[in-house]
Amino acid sequence: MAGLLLLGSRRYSSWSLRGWLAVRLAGLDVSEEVIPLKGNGQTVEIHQRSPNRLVPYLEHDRAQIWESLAICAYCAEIEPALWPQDRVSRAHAWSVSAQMHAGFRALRQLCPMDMERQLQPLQGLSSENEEALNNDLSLLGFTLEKALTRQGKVTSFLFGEAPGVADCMYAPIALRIAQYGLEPFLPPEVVAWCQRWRDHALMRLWQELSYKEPAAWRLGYT
Ligand SMILES: N[C@@H](CCC(=O)N[C@@H](CS)C(=O)NCC(=O)O)C(=O)O
Repeated sequence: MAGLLLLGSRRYSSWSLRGWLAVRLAGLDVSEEVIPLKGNGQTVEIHQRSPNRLVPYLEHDRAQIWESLAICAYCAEIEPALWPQDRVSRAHAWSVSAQMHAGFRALRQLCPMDMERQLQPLQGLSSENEEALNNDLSLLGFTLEKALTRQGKVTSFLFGEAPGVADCMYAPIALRIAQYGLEPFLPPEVVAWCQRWRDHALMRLWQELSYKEPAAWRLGYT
């Protein structure tokens, strides 16, 4: 093995899912270690072992990489097909990926990832939170629809026929859309992408592995 990928509980760690997908799509030969999240950013073992005190964290062939987007970009150096080939599309994919890393705060905070959550629409949101969530969903639909329907045709994944960095960055969103019953707020191409991505072998593998985590790792969010 040429390195190590540190992850948080697969059940909850949406940032870990992003990094893990990129590492797997690039075929990096690394071992994986999962640290159980304690909740509320209290996972001391992560603070001790990762330079930014967060997961995912990757060590590969003498390189140390933290922040999910940086891990995705590193993986794309090893497997350039993770970005679109042409400069203009690549600029678009970079922007869409960075947008996820920096934004969609309401969607991320109001709809936390829990791999075992079955369809259960959100209830009892304050009008302020509801407005923030609607704004995020409207921007999400606009952003992903444009990424899927470039140059007059619809692609299977965000910038082509196979998943790339942008798909990795939005993967937890594809899960949340189903778990929180948010499909009616999104364009049909985006809903179809969510379904296609959730059905991908790597997403299914992450789900299976999350189900195998010890019951003691549960945080009781749902
Ligand atoms: N901006 C970071 C966010 C990573 C993050 O927030 N990770 C959480 C787990 S999903 C974490 O490590 N929390 C530390 C803790 O639980 O103490 C990234 O993109 O990698």
